[in-house]
Amino acid sequence: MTAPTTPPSDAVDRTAEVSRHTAETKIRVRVNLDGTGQARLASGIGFFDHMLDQIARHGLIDLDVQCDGDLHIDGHHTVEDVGITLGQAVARAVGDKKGIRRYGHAYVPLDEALSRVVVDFSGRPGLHMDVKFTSGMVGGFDTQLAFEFFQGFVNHAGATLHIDNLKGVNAHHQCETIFKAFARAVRAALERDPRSAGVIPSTKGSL
Ligand SMILES: [Mn+2]
Repeated sequence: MTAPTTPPSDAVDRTAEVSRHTAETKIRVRVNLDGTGQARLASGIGFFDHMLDQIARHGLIDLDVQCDGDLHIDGHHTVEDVGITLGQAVARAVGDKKGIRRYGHAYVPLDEALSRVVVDFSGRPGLHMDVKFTSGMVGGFDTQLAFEFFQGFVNHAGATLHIDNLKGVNAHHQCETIFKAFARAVRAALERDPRSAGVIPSTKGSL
């Protein structure tokens, strides 16, 4: 028997780098889906970096996000475009989706706040977000932009995402539980299932 020269697609490195330049933002994102949660973040919005850090830490994704955006206008383009670029990077890193679990969900509390996130890497973009933030701004972050971030992500990662904030008084807590639950759900969905090595988790045969 000769050793196989190419590893099966569910054993390869799941890393990607995507650069995206427009008149509004210049972004570079690097991801390693099988990382340890190390993050290097410079979006220009402190609270947004804090949220991206949750994705890295709780998703066990190594994440490098560098963004030079038009913050003299507001944070909209920066947050939306980081979501788009992260979605593109995740899609590229996950490849043909062989051997992944596909679905993931998580409930995450933080003191009085509680959120639930359910994700399906279905190949079909969809965002269903039921969140009523108790404040418009958290630090320099407009809470309306959480929706824009996740919309950008699902459109380019090809994922269906249901986000519900079930309880919460403090908007920092509400937002943090959403990003932590997102990270945990994504981790569960993208982890390799040893019982499904080499298998695309769909009766259709593709995702
Ligand atoms: Mn916090």
